Amino acid sequence: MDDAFKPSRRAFLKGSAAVAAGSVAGAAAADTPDPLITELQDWASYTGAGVDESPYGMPISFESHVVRRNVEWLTASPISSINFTPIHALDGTITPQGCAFERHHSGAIELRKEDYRLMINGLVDRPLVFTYDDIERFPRENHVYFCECAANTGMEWAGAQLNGVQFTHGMIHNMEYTGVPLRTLLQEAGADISPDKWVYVEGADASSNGRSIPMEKALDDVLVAFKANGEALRMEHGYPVRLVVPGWEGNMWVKWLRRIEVVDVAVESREETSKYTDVYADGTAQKWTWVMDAKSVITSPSPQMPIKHGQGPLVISGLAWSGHGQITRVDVSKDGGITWETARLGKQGDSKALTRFYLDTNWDGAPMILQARAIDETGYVQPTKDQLREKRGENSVYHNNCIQTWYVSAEGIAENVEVS
Ligand SMILES: Nc1nc2c(c(=O)[nH]1)N[C@H]1C(S)=C(S)[C@@H](COP(=O)(O)O)O[C@H]1N2
Ligand SMILES: [Mo]
Repeated sequence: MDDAFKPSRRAFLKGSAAVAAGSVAGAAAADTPDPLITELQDWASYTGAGVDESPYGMPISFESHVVRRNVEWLTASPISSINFTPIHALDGTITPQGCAFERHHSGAIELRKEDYRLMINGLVDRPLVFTYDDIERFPRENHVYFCECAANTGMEWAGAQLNGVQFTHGMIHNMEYTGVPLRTLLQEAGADISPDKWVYVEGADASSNGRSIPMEKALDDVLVAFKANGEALRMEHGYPVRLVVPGWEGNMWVKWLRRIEVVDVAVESREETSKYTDVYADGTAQKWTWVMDAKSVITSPSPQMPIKHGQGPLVISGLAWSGHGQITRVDVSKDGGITWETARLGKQGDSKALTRFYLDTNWDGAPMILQARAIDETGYVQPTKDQLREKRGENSVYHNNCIQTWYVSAEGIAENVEVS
């Protein structure tokens, strides 16, 4: 076995030396003696870890800073709180469950599949109770969707507040879900699916987090999901079953889903009245804001991701998403929104899912005022902070999808700032 690997290791070392010599500005020339290249290293002198030393893997210890983090002062207790996805350090679009933000109103509960029941009642011909196994017997689908808490960026209304994209924009994750369309379960129960009806959904936790969903959405793309990124939901994300409500505010994505009631009118629960309601500049409140409007943010450089390599080639990277569908374009500005360049999308964006963008640029070492703005398939353009504040004032919390600004100094340090 060992012998078989030796030739390929040598081949790899030759290959990487060639790259260093050829393409990357600032990389050491191949003729500079580098002990990492010229000397035998420990990791090639001894055998490594055995295959079953860690049967379920954690990230390598060198990446142990890439974790969810809290903002201590934000909530009184971790039981009803939120933590933040380390989006500054991730790339691509999929959020591993192990570092995806969590938001609980009464703590995360441990619910065994054997103890799981899902009831459908109300305006149905056949009230039904499903076990977990029952749900797995319906035809299932796979879809990638973002889940964004309506409060994401909610601390930034009155001014630049938190110095890290993890904290300003990290109440979001993006996973591939496996689940049964809610429509299938409604049909099974013989639900009254007339367009004026509503579906009230609630969880098995103490908060229950009940929300009303209009029938049109319930029949459209809502999923009763039991897997994320290929594996069971983690406890914190609603094991064994959660609701996925594509493009709509995270609060409606009921975890530990236990009941679906078909009703005549919206229930107007706590979660959809005193909470998750938008306040306007004149103090009036907007009833129902479900869709998460188009938004984008540069994840690197950003306050937690300074530029360390000095001037020359620089990859500016970020995320864009829209609850209305696909992201069609992302623009990046280096001068605080005066001029814009169109970024390259990592791949054609999925509908209601995160889209990765890149601007491959050459940094001259001068300070930059970085911004990104997203445009979605409806033609909607992400607004500036001032445009949003005109309508919403400064005392709002939810649905802040404004353009974010980072000031990047000549030293490559990035800071959360505002421009007007
Ligand atoms: N049952 C239940 N569902 C819930 C919540 C909750 O506290 N209990 N929190 C909601 C809120 S406010 C958000 S933003 C999302 C967060 O999902 P996550 O914890 O998987 O990130 O779950 C929603 N679903
Ligand atoms: Mo939320």
